[in-house]
Amino acid sequence: MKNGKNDCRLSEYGKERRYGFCFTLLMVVFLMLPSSAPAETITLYDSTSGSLPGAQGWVFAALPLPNSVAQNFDADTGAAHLDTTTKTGDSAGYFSSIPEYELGPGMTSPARSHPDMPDNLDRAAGFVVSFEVRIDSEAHNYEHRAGFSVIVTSDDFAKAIELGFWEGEIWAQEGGTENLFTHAEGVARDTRSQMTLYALKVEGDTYELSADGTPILSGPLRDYSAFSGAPPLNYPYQTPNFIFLGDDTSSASAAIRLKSVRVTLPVTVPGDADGSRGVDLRDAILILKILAGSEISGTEIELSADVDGDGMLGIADVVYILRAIGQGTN
Ligand SMILES: [Ca+2]
Ligand SMILES: [Ca+2]
Ligand SMILES: [Ca+2]
Repeated sequence: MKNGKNDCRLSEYGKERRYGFCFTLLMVVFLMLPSSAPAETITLYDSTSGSLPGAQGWVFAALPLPNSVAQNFDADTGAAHLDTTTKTGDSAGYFSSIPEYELGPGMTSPARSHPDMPDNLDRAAGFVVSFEVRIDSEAHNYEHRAGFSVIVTSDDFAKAIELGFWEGEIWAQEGGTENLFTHAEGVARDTRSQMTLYALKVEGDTYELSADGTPILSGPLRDYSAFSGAPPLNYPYQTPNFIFLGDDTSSASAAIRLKSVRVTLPVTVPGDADGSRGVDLRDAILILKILAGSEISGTEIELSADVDGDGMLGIADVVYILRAIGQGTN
């Protein structure tokens, strides 16, 4: 758009006017740019290395022991293969952690945990647990159970979600007390036809499940802590920052293939006063407003606004933010 309204290039003619125009445009761009959301992804399982989850830090546990659970690495699909279909009563799966518990008289299984499992699944900041799985087959004795389930608890174990996977549906387990572990909201979905990347996003009081990038199911987080099972069975429902994938019921079974499990956490950005997970002029303006005593009711100020860590908001914090913007480090 030569010489058009959006032409910021300088010309000999009207140089000053164009400077002014371009500065205004830059300001607008700064203010309107969507804030970047830096994130850190932690790989908890990656089948491309050719090993089972148990060899990559997960705690594989099966009940009862000994059992008829089949678990092997399937070279054809390049995935971990878990099969509890031989005996529906068996349970088996991958725990991000497990407490010490009694296997039998005089036999104790020690407490173990995945060394890379983050201990800050902060639902306020939001996080995503993603996993690639394909259901080969699934069978259940009644509508409230699933042969493959995924449990995720946030930093508050009473804010959790358990999703059940059938061959033709993915659905949430109800929490609370009256209808605990009954079939809640679900979505019709062919879970067998292909390996699918599911992303389970937890934020605030809700979860949202996506399949290959498309949101398919959402609902409230649940409190499953009323479950009356004895340790270690109650452990997944009373432990914060926890993930389970597998067959956790004696009333259903499944054969599945698992390729990956990852957790993505937002990164706290120094100077991000408004919690947008990026630093821009809005953060500086917000702090300046506070310093000037302006009304900012309804706006939450993040601790990360205090860049220099002196426990107060001050000009030094604003200067840091302005420098960060100037250096393009936001
Ligand atoms: Ca089972
Ligand atoms: Ca910000
Ligand atoms: Ca400060």
